[in-house]
Amino acid sequence: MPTSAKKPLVIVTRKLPDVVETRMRELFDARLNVDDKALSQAQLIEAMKVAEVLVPTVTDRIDRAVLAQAGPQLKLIANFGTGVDNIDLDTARNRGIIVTNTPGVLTEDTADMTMALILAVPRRLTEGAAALRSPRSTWAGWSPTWMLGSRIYGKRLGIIGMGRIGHAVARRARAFGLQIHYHNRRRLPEAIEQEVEATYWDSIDQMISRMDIVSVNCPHTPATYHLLSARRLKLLKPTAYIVNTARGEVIDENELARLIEAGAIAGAGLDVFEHEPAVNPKLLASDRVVALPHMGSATIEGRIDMGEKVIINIKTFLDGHTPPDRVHPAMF
Ligand code: 8YV
Repeated sequence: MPTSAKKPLVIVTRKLPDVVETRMRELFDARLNVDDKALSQAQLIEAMKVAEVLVPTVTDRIDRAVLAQAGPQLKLIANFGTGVDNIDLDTARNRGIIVTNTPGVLTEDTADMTMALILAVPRRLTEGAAALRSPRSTWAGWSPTWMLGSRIYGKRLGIIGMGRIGHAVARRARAFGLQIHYHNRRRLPEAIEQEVEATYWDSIDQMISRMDIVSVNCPHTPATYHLLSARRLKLLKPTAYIVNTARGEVIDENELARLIEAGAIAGAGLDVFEHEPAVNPKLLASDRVVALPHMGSATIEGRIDMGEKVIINIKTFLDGHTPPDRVHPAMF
């Protein structure tokens, strides 16, 4: 019998970097998505009926209805991504399906992108670049009062969610002279607070009403859905900026768009949106918004590292051990 017959069927829902796919082909009976066309819910269900391991991404909604149709052979969902809000973790657990993710390897890339947005919005980076590029550009040279933004150095940055990425953002922001404030479910050990000279706020309301820039770095869970609700967004100073590289669902996007349009919030740097790939048109129309297409972790190195993590999780599981990045519903 050829050895490949014994290999477990691993279905990968999106195209992954070549080296990752090559390794997967070597190790598993890997069914890959070379065209990178996102699966419909019906195709996802078909995959779950036959796969022993499913490797989904943020674009696959693995909800209760989909999980209900999974075949009994499906034992592992090895998510290609850190956020697992695309998966109904409780239902997966109740069906005896283990879920893993890829924490750690996209921390620095996502923190870099967060910092890029923290710099880009107050300093009007994309507006300036667009003004030069426009075919109608009338830039006649330097002017003392043109394209004035607001200073970053010395301002207060409030980080919501001081996990790995939030902490990595704090380290970068400190180097840019920002004062670090944070809210987290649990206060961090004093040594970590001291390292980035961070001030802890138990109350999100009190923190955000005093910040110049608010950065969202928490996962999307039932508890953080619309954490920045319409009520809370109104607490922000009219000179404040919001940056979000976590998940769009954490912010009430319609209200954010409305407040920016009304001049009640100074601007926003957004890498994620509530109803991706749709984006509130008011956000796209605003000069005071820098909008990116969910590319916080989009480096070749990061995506290969994520793939390697997925492979390690699958291999460890198939070898009969607990995969290193197993997630439990209680963690979120
Ligand atoms: C990933 C992310 O690219 O890992 C995450 O949680 O948000 C992204 O950076 C995406 O989720 C891949 O599934």
